[in-house]
Amino acid sequence: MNHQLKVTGMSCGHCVAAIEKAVKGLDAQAEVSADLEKGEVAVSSDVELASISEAIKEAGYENQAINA
Ligand SMILES: [Cu+2]
Repeated sequence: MNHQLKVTGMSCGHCVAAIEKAVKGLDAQAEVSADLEKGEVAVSSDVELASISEAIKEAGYENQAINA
C-alpha cells in the first residue's frame, strides 16, 4: 500500500532520516521517500497508515494523512 502523509517540522535530511528510521522500525521492508519542500512523506508498506502515523509522531513529527 502507498501512504501519503503531511508531516510538520520536517526541515532537513536529519529529520528525514529520523522519520525513515521510525517507519522502518515498524516495517524493515518499507520504502520511504520525503519531499522536504512540500513537507510530505510517501511510504510504501503493508503496515496500516495509523501505525505509521503514530510511529512518525513518536519520532517527534506531527503528521496527518493526505487523502489523495
Ligand atoms: Cu532536520
